[in-house]
Amino acid sequence: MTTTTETGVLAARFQETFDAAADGVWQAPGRVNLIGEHTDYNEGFVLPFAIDKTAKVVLRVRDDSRVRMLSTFGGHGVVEADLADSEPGSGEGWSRYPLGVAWALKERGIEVPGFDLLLDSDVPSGAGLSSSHAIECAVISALNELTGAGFAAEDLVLATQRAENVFVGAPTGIMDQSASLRGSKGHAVFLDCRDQHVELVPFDAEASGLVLLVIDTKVSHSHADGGYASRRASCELGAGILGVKALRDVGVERLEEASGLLDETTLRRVRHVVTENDRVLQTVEVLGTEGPAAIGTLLDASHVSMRDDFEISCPELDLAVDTSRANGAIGARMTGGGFGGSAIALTPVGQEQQVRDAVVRSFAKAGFTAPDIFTVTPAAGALRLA
Ligand code: GAF
Repeated sequence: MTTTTETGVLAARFQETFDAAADGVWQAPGRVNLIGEHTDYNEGFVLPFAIDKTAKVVLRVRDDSRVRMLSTFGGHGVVEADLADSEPGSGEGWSRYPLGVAWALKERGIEVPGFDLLLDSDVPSGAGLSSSHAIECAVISALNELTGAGFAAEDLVLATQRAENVFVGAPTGIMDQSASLRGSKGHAVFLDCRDQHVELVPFDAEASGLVLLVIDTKVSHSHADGGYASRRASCELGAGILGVKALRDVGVERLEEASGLLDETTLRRVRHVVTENDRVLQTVEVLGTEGPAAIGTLLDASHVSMRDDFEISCPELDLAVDTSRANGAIGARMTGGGFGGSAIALTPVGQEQQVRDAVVRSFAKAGFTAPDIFTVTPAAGALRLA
């Protein structure tokens, strides 16, 4: 969590670096997805939440188009760019995210001035917790306010998606930025990705004697790599053959018919999305009637579907999930886009240490890099700190 002191320290560092006072400090969180994977770009349902790990940006707008950016990590010194010639594909590493959202706002007709920016983040990068969206959402919140653009969250979600899809080159959906911008403390964000309707669903694991463990496998992934895009292409192919706008329009009752129309791989990809949408709806219902202690089997089924049908898991994620379940977690699944990143394990408080120890031991035995294991709770979405 940010404290006033940390914000003050960042503001002082900004002043020292750029020899000017900042206009303000904004923060946006990473996210964990409770359930609903690869359903967002199929216009389906997702249930992520904003986590208590955030990116913070200290920013001031300039009266020219230059951009100067420094991060508290990475040690690359001040990165310079110019918005006048910043275009898709330009920038490197984390600097693509501020440049990308500035470009996306310009594309929407906003006159975006240059800016000086100091970035700080405790969202682990490459862990599948959307560290990139945390940066983008913090910067776009700042620019939305400082330029007077005043876009609603739904528009910022779409602008951020343009930044990712076109500027950064990752063909992702709208889940991560929706959680980061629209998250709320103590709630999961039940999002209908067709119309961006949001319902905040209370998710208080602690009140049910549970903790949600995140197991960062340290296998890092990039959605600009081919695996994500190829899954997306399979979904589009399946929707086309089934004659629907998006797989959201295919219910579980059509899967038998689909088996006669689709090739074996496309059928499995489609089956994942269709059943995953159904699991999201069931999870929301069960959370409302019985609470978090009753969603374990849905989390488990989601993992099996991603492992066997969508084929986006990896040995480290499977080991984290299987070991957690064998040592007392009531449900576990990989979270995020896949091919690495993190798993989540919903675990009774009294079993937490056993799960942690067992996962660490199993990774060591398998010769995998030691995982990082921590708990998360649903936290607030993007906001201005100072
Ligand atoms: C990544 C993407 F950014 C999201 O849009 C979503 O598709 C997710 O993978 C898979 O559910 O986080």
